[in-house]
Amino acid sequence: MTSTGASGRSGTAEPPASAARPGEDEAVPEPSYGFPRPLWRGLARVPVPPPFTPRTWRSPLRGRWLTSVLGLVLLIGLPIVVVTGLLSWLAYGPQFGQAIPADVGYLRPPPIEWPTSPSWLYRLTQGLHVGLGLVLVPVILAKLWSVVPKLFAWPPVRSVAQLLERVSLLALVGGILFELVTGIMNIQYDYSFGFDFYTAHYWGAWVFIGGFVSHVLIKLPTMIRALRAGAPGRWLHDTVEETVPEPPDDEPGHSLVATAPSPPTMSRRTLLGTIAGGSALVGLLTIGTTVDALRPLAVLSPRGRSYGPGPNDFQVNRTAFGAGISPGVGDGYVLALRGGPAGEVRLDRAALAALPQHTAVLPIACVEGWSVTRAWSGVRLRDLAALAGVPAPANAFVQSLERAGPFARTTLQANQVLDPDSLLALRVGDDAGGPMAGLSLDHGFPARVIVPALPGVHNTKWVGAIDFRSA
Ligand SMILES: Nc1nc2c(c(=O)[nH]1)N[C@H]1C(S)=C(S)[C@@H](COP(=O)(O)O)O[C@H]1N2
Ligand SMILES: [Mo]
Repeated sequence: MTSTGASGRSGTAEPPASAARPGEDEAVPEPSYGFPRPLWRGLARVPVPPPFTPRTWRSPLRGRWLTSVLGLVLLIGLPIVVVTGLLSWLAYGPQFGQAIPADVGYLRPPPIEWPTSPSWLYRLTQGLHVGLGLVLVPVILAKLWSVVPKLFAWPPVRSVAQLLERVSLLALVGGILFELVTGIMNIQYDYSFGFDFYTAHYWGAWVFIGGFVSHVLIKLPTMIRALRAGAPGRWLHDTVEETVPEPPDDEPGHSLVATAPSPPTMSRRTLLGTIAGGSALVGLLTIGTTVDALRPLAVLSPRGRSYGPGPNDFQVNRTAFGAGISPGVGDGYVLALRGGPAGEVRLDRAALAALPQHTAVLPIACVEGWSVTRAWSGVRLRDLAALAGVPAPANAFVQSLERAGPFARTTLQANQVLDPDSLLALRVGDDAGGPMAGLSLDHGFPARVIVPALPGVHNTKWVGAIDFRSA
């Protein structure tokens, strides 16, 4: 038998000395304050209503381990989204002023000449940028939920260093939310934000990158410690009944762990499974925008519809009607080839069809993440360059018959003109060797550019003239 005195005390109604009085939060150890100490302490003494009181946040699942698991997923995923985004800026051809925004000063990724091989390069990088960005949305939202008590922590800061950290969080959280919202609105063709999407998305990315890098530098050790402490899967095995809060961390007043937790309604395993399920669902609804066979699944895409018979049945961003191209565009059509010493060379449709035809299976990969692979047949761009009298052009300026429109013209790099698979396509077929058909009006009849690994936007439709430029 142990001390009767102890058991007698615990049997009384008197609360233990450390418990809170009614209406008060549990006592938390007094945090340490940096310079200027009186300011932070004074702030801490200001009485604040919920949600600034720790008791507001009651989920027993919140804690460093949970936040670190979500953080680890984002630490791996978000850099891929960032790098593929910057690659997209590069793929647009900044040396020709085609990247948007055109002038980015010091925040310019290293200049590289975008390659033409592998032909699926832009399809992969941009598919990852958009697809992974979407799939990570549930994880990002869960991560924000997991740290929301910190948003309302009181006092908001305890030192100048922490003030700086919290400013970096503004860039981190503000940046990611801005990028997600503008990115998603863009792929839904919703431009109601009224500013230029590319410009805003580019600068927003750098704000996010700044916040992300500082956050990782500051929090990486904490994350590693928390993940180690939770190993091996300690918190994952718990059932709902076994689910208890993580031990309090060493950030009094800024802790993620609830001071007054509610009973658990789900285990950590269920929570993480739900988040993963949300990501999987988003992935399932997105994959159809790049995998033709799964296109019916892409119900969230504004491009899930059908666009014409046979091999011409694939996405159209700008229709012929939208571009002001009349159905009679083929009558009297002439392609002008310029830049050669003997002046302009003019080819009508019969002359184009009489030139050696070449077939290549190539994707069209739009900046908005969708892509489609087709067999294209037409005249090699390098044959046209030779015909124009410029067999080794420095670049080529392609002009559409479309009058206005931001994508009515493009400049192609030398490697993009000279690649043997770079075509002025006249016909299109499926990617499985099926019969080919003439390009439909919406896909660029009478002739369009198709170049391996080129962003979709520069595969100009309804081509009227090509200017092959010497250095
Ligand atoms: N003249 C012209 N060409 C264009 C465009 C345009 O608006 N005008 N849109 C481009 C974009 S953004 C893409 S993704 C591809 C799409 O080609 P598709 O409509 O044949 O699928 O065409 C490109 N070619
Ligand atoms: Mo596009």
